[in-house]
Amino acid sequence: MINKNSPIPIYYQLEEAIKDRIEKGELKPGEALPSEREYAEMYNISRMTVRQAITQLVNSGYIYRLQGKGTFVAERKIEQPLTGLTSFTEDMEARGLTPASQFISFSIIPASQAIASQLSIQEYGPVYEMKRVRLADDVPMALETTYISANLVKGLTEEIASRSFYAYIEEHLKLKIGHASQQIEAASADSAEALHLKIKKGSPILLIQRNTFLEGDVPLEVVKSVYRADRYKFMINMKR
Ligand code: 16G
Repeated sequence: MINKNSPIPIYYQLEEAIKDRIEKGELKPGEALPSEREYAEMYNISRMTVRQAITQLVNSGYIYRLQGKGTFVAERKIEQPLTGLTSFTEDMEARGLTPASQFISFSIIPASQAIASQLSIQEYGPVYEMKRVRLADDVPMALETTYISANLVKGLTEEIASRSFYAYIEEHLKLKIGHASQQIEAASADSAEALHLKIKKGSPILLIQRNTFLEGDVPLEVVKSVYRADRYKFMINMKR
């Protein structure tokens, strides 16, 4: 597997070989990798070289280190295309995962000036504020804070939103969701985010803000989402 006469650096050959075994499913999420010493002996290469390959794989998120325990295969990241305007429920179901929501809060509050202007309503107008942890197969993926005008979307309840907000809009209220604009930024989890997402404080997260509009440019929702950067990557195809 390792060719010492190749012009390709040995650490890179080892890195690619391990990556290949992970991608083929020969090494499974949660499984321990052989130790640095074992790899060094297996291929008759230096531990320094092994360490370099392992560090690369840790940095790219394929594996993770546990102090004193070794290195383990990480869960595969969810690849989220950025092309369609889809809901969390649709995204997870399309992958064969079971979506669920845990409510942190659900209330009707007076809109702040910033929210009111994005929703094109009056300041202090009634808005739903809902904070949900979104789970896939019981694993927390994202923490979402959503603002929706209560005069536009009638009858929304915690029970309805614990299934799917978009389904309620389209199937029950028969409104048509038109378009959205979205921003994605890197950040690190504060203590509340870390707690809800079951990650360490300071872990990398993706901060997403989405403004969604009904057909006819009526603002439907302002959403701030915090996604686990260890479980998510966003994909986009570009044409020139
Ligand atoms: C996604 C959307 C969010 C929307 C939600 C509806 C992002 C960043 N956010 O999470 O804006 O409110 O789906 O999901 O993609 P639901 O229909 O499952 O409640």
